[in-house]
Amino acid sequence: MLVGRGARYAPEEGLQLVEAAAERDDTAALQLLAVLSALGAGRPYSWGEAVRLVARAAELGDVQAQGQMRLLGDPATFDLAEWFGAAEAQQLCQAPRVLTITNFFPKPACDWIIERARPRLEAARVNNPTTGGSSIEYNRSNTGAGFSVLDSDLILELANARVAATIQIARQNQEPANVLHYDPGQEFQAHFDYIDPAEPHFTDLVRQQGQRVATALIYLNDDFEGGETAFPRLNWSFKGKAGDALIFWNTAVNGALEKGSLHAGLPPTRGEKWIYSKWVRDRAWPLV
Ligand SMILES: O=C(O)CCC(=O)C(=O)O
Repeated sequence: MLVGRGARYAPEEGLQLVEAAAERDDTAALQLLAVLSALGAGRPYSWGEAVRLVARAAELGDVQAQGQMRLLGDPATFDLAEWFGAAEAQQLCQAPRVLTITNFFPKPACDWIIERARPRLEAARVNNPTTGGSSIEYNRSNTGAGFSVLDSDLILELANARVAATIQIARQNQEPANVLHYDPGQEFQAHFDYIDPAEPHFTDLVRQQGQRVATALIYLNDDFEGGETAFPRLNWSFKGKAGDALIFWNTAVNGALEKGSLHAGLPPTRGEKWIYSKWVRDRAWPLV
């Protein structure tokens, strides 16, 4: 492995090897460099360059890159602002801060994310205060797929960039994305997304990794019944149309934990639910 956890190389060395592979028209290397360009990680921040690199991989016949290019359009006219076009935000609540946003992300791009996640689904895990690690627990029966930078692509990065621009917190503070999937009857029971520093195993984690201050959810489909995101303490629930977003803060501006952010992914009663979930920290999260 050239980069990432367990890599045998220092990051700069790994990056040089990826760049050399891209020079030799390795399509996976081209697409990894595209993601790094979109992030400005180890390379200058440039969406134009990112799209050009994926276009090159597409020309070389890479199916994944060709799929991305169908959504991204002509690299010569690619315009980030078009992706971040008109969206209507509504502030539902001040404490905790809760926003809903219609047309946050285009439907074809939502379908792309679903198809990327489908073959990677695994039992979803929760942070376990007893061990400090994560585990499969009775209160979460849905499945999910995680996407680190190494698994990412430009469509996922557009979603991440849009979240960052909306909440005005740097993309670097985002944990890897999770695409959540619920079959009928599956659920994520009421929980908080903040990490409670009062839990002995979490005290050090919060000190080292920072607090999870905000959560952004993008509804990827809407052809299901039930399955709302419910906030029992606010007496309120939300079910978006495909492409709509729900964003809420788990901490107040002064850092206090927002007890009103208690929320649940209710079970769909018919059809499958797919949702894109982003947890955002108060400091940079390691890239991979
Ligand atoms: O699926 C949902 O509606 C809620 C997801 C959720 O609770 C989370 O990602 O923290």
